[in-house]
Amino acid sequence: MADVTLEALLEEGRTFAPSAEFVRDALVHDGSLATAADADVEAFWAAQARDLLDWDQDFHTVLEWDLPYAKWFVGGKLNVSYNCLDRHVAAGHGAQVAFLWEGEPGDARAITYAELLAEVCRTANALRALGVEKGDRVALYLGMVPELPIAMLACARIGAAHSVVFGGFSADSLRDRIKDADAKLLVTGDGAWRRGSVVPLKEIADEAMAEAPSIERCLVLRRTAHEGVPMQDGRDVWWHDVVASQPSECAPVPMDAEDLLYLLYTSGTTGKPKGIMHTTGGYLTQVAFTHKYVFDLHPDTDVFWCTADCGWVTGHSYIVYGPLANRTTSVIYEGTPDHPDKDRFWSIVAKYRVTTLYTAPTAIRTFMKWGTEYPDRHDLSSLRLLGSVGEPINPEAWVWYWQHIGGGRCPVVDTWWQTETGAIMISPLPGATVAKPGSATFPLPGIGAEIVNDEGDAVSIPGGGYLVLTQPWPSMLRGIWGDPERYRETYWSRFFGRYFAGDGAKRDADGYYWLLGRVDDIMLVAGHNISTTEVESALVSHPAVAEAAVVGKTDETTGQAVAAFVILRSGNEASHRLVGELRDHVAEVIGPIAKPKSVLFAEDLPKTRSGKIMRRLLRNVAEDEALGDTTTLADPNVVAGIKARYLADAPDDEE
Ligand code: 6R9
Repeated sequence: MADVTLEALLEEGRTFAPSAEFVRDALVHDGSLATAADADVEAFWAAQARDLLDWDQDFHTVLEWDLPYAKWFVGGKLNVSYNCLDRHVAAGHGAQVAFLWEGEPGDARAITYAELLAEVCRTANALRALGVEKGDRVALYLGMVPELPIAMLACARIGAAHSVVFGGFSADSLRDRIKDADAKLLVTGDGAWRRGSVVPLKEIADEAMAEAPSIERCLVLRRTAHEGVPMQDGRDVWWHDVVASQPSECAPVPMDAEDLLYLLYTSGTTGKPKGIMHTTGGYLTQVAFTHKYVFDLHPDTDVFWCTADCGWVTGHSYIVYGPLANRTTSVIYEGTPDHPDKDRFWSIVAKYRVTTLYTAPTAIRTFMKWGTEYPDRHDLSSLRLLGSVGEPINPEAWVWYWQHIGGGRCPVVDTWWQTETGAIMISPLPGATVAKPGSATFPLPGIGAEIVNDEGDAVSIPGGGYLVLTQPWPSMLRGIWGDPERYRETYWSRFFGRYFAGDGAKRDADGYYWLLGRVDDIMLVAGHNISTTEVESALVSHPAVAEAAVVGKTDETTGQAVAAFVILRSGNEASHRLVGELRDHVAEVIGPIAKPKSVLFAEDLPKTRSGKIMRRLLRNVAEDEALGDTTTLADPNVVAGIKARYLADAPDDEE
């Protein structure tokens, strides 16, 4: 990794304060939570744990910190599914809708808390009947159907840890994850809908199971009902055969606060995927806390929609555990935003009167590319709060989201966090924080963050460097499954005593945090460390550009030069003149040092299946090297196309 202390370049002067109307009903409209957390951080988290959750047995110690291992709420016992379901039903909310589910083909289901509880109990009983016991691991490989959260909660109910594998992953990825976790049972489906066609989940799962002998039983949900789904005698059973006949009661197993709740594999850019471990009490406390306060949750009136897939941490924390712990009514959508047309999200917002939308910059930039005619077709007036997660959001995309989706009325919360952090860490509190487009603003109450230089010293403000977390937090990862050495090495060895997030960041003169991309992506041009995010944001601030990715390309004179890949908004034409215009635009917005040496217009960018731009592959293209590992790409054709075009175009390298 290069030595980096980022120079803060891009200036963003616009500020957005929440409206008086939003502030009036907001749960938080001042700094009182932060004051409480600053006074005594352990007492603060203990109070949240007791306020937000029901415990079977109270904890005696808030935190045991044996660097890098934390134990939160020691001695406490609770069950996650009880906290997400039973207590709401017992309090008289059984008839409230938990999930408004919309299938891709247009079918729909509304599931109340009482129905969800019964279905989770039946599924938990079925898992037991199939041999799953407390402490086992269960792999889940499904599309976005209600049975996915149901299976997650059923595992939590009986004390088995789930490992959700995104339904778009290959047989090899599924096999590796099953083997690493030593999972005993796999829950999958006959198929999953994707853009009107069927992904044959069971066939893929069969290929994985053939080389994953730990799997004893496989539970198969019927979703697409296509012909000829192979079932292996003695191993495979249909969900409708074994779940429906089970009793609808199943006593929740009291779990230790530190018992494993789930594993979730993150595929870093190199090396085999890491099985991130999350436990029970601390995780649920922080996801409930952040979901309540960052999304200003009003459980009786809000309709919350997080558009992530349960295969990612965002789905775990903000479709399943946070929302249900807080008795939320949530929308779940099975399919893609462009099926059957590019207005599907907006038709869903209008249909269910969604109040709170939580999505990713990659989606927002795609909507910008498609143009405003699609949101304009629908009544989006129910929306009152918007969220973003997954990548830095370019200021222009933030403003577009605020204006065209939020109607200029809804605060936008840009939430920084990771699979490893379990829950949101840096974000505005929408009724209290004055936002700046592109900034995740400040660490939440109870969270310690800092930006440090190569030596690990905090940089002065304004300034940039590496983002670190300075103190343990309740939902932090408890390790990497089966690899304690890698845990220590990856997160705790770069800066002693502090968690290294792997992201570059800066703080402006007002102390706001700006995330600047993964430190592996930082470019070194003529001795200056330049962040990809800032140059991309400068490009996106040009009216013709919807999305951009930049990488450093070896250059004889400057060491590295900026190579840009640009996607235009609909209605704009690629031309040599526009190349010149974009280069000048970056020079003007940031400075001549950041001016791209080459600009290539592309139809699409290589992205991971969760929508993050994979700059490593664009670097391969720019350097004319063989493409590295492309297995984590959503669509390998995209980068192949860019490569062909890059070679044919011999990009305009003239100064
Ligand atoms: C939740 C999630 C984590 C990485 C993280 C960072 C990037 C996520 C961001 C953001 C800037 C934000 N990231 N949110 N960067 N601003 N609001 O995405 O988890 O898939 O593990 O990715 O995503 O680079 O380190 P995960």
